[in-house]
Amino acid sequence: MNIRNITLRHMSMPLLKPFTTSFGTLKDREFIVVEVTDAEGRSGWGESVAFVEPSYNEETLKGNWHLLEKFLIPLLSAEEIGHPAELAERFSPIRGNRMAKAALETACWDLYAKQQGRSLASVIGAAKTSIEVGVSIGIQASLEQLLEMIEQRLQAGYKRMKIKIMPGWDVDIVDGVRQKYPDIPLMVDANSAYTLADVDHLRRLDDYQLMMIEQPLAHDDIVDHCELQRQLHTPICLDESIHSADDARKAIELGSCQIINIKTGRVGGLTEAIKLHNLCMERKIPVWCGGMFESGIGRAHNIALSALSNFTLPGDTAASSNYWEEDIVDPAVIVRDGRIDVPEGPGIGYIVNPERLAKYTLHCEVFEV
Ligand code: OSB
Ligand code: MG
Repeated sequence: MNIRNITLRHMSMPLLKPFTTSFGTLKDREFIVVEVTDAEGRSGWGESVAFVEPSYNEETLKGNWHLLEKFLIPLLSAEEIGHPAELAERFSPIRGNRMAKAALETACWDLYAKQQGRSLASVIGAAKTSIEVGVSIGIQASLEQLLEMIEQRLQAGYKRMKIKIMPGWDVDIVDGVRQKYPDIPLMVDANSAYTLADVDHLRRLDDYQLMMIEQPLAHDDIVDHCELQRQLHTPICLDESIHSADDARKAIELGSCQIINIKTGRVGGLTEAIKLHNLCMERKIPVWCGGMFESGIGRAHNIALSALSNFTLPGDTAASSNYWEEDIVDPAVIVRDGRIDVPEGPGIGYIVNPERLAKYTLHCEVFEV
């Protein structure tokens, strides 16, 4: 691929509105942008979705920077690569740290697609021309505020609403939402806020025709989820617990979930995300693409991935305007009638805007390959 240098940028972009989950409130999204440049001066772009704090998983922004600088960039530099699918194997001596791997791997996929003069979606064999999207809504100060947020997002055309839940903000809130909106496609995400001791309480959610409950139990569990799924009618969807296609196989064989949320960062890159998608298709497990408050770069990767055929449920890939005053790509990602068009231009199909990229960069370093 003739990669000549790799630029890491530590970014900070203010969210339009703070977002609260069972693990905390986020105001500014800090993340790493990875740019890989080839001998002809073409650039591929990727993004690390690790947060500053190890709250969603054990990875952190600074940890990812360290992994990229000291281990992953040197592994990529050690020997020429012909295709981005080689990187999963190349990075395999490094345990875990999947978000760091994905940041560099996805940048190489974008560059590869550009070198081929093709869209990223077409290079990964994703044929949909548009994708259906939903939106994730954080924990609010009151039910009234939540209903207001839902109304705005329904007006904006989103195909399904996902509301974050936690103990003290769950069954009564869902009840309130269902009273106003008896029929909207609705799901909940607990981000691991419950234990098996809450089974009786969680069973009350079965009365509300939820599409699924996402990650109710511990981030590192698939055994208790199996027990919970036996006692719940609502399908369980796993997010945090699934790091690979192999994890998915085990969870499916146990009966720990009926649906899987795929995040490229969580599973270590596009190659693993595609493998997971294919495994779920064989096992008749529907999947959808999760979100991590990505900038337009990570969002564009999510759009290409979601164009694969077993992404049959709307994802969390909302429009740029759901998160940002201004995005760092042109055009911004837009949602029309609850859908995003899959771009046909080379690579991720969105252009990184140099002025806005610089405006939100806190620190930048270039590494020669
Ligand atoms: O659990 O899906 C999650 C955001 C950050 C970390 C974890 C999650 C989320 C979301 C929002 O639900 C997804 C988005 O809108 O990008
Ligand atoms: Mg989730």
